[in-house]
Amino acid sequence: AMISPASAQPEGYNYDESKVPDYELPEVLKTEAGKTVETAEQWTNQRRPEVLRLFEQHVFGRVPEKLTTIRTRVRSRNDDAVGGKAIRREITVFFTADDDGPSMDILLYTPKSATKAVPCFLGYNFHGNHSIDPDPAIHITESWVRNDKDRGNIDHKATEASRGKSSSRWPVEMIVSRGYGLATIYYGDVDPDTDDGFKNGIHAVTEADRGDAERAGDAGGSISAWSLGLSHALDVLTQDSLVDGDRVAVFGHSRLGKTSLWAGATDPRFAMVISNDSGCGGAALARRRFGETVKRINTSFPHWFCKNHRQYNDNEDAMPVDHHMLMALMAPRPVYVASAQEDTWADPRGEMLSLYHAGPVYALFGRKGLPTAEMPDVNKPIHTDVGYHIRTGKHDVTDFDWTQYMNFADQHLK
Ligand code: GTR
Repeated sequence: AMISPASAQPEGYNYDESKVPDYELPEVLKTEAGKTVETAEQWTNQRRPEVLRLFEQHVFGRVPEKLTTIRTRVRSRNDDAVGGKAIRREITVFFTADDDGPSMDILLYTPKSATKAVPCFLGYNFHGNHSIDPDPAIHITESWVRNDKDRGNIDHKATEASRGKSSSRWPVEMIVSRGYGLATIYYGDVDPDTDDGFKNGIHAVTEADRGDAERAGDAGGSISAWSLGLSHALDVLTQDSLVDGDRVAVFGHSRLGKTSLWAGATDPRFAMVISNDSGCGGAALARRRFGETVKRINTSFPHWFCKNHRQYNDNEDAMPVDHHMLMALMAPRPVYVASAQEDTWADPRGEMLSLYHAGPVYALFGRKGLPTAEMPDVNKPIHTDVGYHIRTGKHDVTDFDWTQYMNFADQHLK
């Protein structure tokens, strides 16, 4: 079997803490004009917009304007799903007036026992909504998928063989039993994850200047397109009577954790933000150059970030930001960062440190960040006004991770 590059340790990269270079982080509380931010108001009105713009210009690119042509239609509904515990709906969100044009399907579970609108987790899945649960009534995605023999994905089409194959990452019953809704979307509905010149998915609607060569240096890459999809999904959830739109936590794993962070930064309506093993380009500090690097990620995935980000290949110290400033964009909202011990490619310590170094911004709001810059013991979560854990095991999403997210959400969303 092919070893996933995400769980392996590709050669030629550093996995030795003693070889992390010396680095100096940009000061999160120093404005471009050199003034020190001393109050929450100064952060909100002056520094936060600067930091957001720096991430647009140098890292992810801009998120396209919200579409005005959105329509929804309930595609299926079962009031007796998950052994009678949940209402399950599939809601198609059309990006244009054309039913055959680009669209995304939200698979939404809400607890049947709920007496009022529930807090809800929203996150993309990697392999289609039908992959998160074996329920044969869930439509198999019609969008482009990566070819994969084990999943029966042939000619970029998903098949019956992939039903439920990712269910270990989506403990639907546990989530609804604890009183939460769960909304998930196949990320390939919004933008197929391949370097294809931004022609399809939501880009077919948002792009005027198609093609890598003609694009502006700060035109958003796929992570920005996926973020736009999440904002539109939040609009839909906000209008839904069974979900409380003011209590939606955006969640994502790995590249989709990078995406949940960028969605949380660009759309302050998300009440909580969760990064599961997001690594390079997500929670991890770029300057540490531990595991995956800026150059490597821009080379393997040229479509994820904006073109300007490539200026920092082998040149991390020149970045006007580092990823502690991305975490700071969530403040004062609760943010959770999770790492896995064997996931050295994602730099667990770098993920923890970026959260730690966002602490001064939380402090402006009277909130507590991480108490120390030391790694906690494995499987011993730290929950203040932010959350962090490193669990045993590999690059993945497990019941342990979800249990911590719900414990944390119980404190902040209920
Ligand atoms: C890897 C990539 C990581 C991470 C991962 C994933 O190949 O190097 O940054 O995004 O994919 O999304 O599983």
